[in-house]
Amino acid sequence: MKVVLSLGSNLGDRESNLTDAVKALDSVPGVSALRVSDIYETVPVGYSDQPMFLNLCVEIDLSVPLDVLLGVCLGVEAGMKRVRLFKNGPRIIDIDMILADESSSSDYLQVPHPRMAQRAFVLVPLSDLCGPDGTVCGFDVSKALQNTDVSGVVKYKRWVL
Ligand code: GSY
Repeated sequence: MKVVLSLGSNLGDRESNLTDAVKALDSVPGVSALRVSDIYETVPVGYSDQPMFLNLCVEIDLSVPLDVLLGVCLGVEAGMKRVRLFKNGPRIIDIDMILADESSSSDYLQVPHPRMAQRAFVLVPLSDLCGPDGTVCGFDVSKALQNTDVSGVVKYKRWVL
């Protein structure tokens, strides 16, 4: 199954944090990173008085269930010493499951992510992973971008591992 994750960091060495998280995810059996978007610097959304974020999206080939991947994501965050300071506050790393070939609507996991279509910091990196028809996992990124202000998102660096 294909799954797309959105990663963000705005504390410490933000670029290394993203790279370390992608490597850690890819090292888990059943989780293979297929493609990674470029890295974007993005204005904080939700709570503005905090450092700028770096964001990227990664497409995963998954051969374990979605709730196992959720546990993997939380484990990688915890392993990188993420501390939850306050809601929407700064963080070393954030890993959100945004899209998958299957949907999920349990109490603890909603895929597609309910707010992804309003978040330029998700949609712009996600557009790097689109096919020629402008979609990923059946989600029309080109259409969502037509209704989104992308002025707070700037390309920071090409992804190179
Ligand atoms: O939901 C992910 C964490 N997050 C971010 C983020 O990754 N990027 C930007 N630009 N703003 C954010 N606000 C939150 S919360």
